Amino acid sequence: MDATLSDLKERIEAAGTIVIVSHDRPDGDAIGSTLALGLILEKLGKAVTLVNRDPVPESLVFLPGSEKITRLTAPLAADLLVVLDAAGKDRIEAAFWEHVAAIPTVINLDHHISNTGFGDLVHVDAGAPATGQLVFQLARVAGWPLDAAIGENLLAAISTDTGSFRYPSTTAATMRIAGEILDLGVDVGPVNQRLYESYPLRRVKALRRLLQGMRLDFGGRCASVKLPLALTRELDLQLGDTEGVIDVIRAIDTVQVAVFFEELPDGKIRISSRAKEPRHSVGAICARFGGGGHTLAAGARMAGPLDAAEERFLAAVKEVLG
Ligand SMILES: [Mn+2]
Repeated sequence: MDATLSDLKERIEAAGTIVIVSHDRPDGDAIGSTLALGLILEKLGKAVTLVNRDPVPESLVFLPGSEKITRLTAPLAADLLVVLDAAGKDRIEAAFWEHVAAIPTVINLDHHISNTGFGDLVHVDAGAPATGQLVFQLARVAGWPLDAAIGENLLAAISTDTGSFRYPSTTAATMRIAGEILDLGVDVGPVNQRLYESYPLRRVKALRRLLQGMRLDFGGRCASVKLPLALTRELDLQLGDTEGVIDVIRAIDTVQVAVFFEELPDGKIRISSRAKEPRHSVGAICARFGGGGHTLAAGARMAGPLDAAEERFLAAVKEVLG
């Protein structure tokens, strides 16, 4: 059911105990929007449980409240479940859904065009560049007070999902919201330094190895890199360590589509892809392989082995590039 932000406000304010969750392998938007909404609701006096399957990535641990995010390992009763930044129920582990089966109401707040519309109150705004922006707008509509700690989380969410306010999804509203966040007392320099200039060395080592193996196809219009599980283990890579690699190869002037292939421990291949122009929709390509996301940024899971998945996906990219 389509719900307005006012509908969400009403349901949230009527609840006493609230669980907030976002997708597995969380990124800056998932963590930032979870923490921002969590801190807002704590200020309103709600009993809040913040959940993710995976630990907060190292680069995001500095965010206020990050220690509150835990994995749910047992059934939990609550009045309300809020799911953030997750395009489908399958973006969150099956065990989680079993543990929250008794929660009567589910809010689905997201910005993925591929959102499946699960939940009781659904607010999907594909025009928003980040779920963090929707959390901000919800707080404004609801009249909930914000502070600098909440603002830091919102800034991290919006900044990371817009490629530091560079992607075309960044609108005038996004910039205005960023200004309002800074007005809360958020210091943009240190936040950006923590987000973008505090990499562990292994992350740069991974970048070096991945770039060494970079492939350019279709007249230089598609750049791709692949990460075999053996390299993940050799460099002891952690979740989030390879985030941003795709932006490096996407930045090549001739490149229209960039793809990152990662071999997972279960043998599946995780694909993340980026395009520069809507006519080369990677969202449509990923949908063909059971994935989804946005027009210019999308992902999918494919069966292995790595090289076979690579060839199949790149063949689809070739079709789109024409
Ligand atoms: Mn997002």
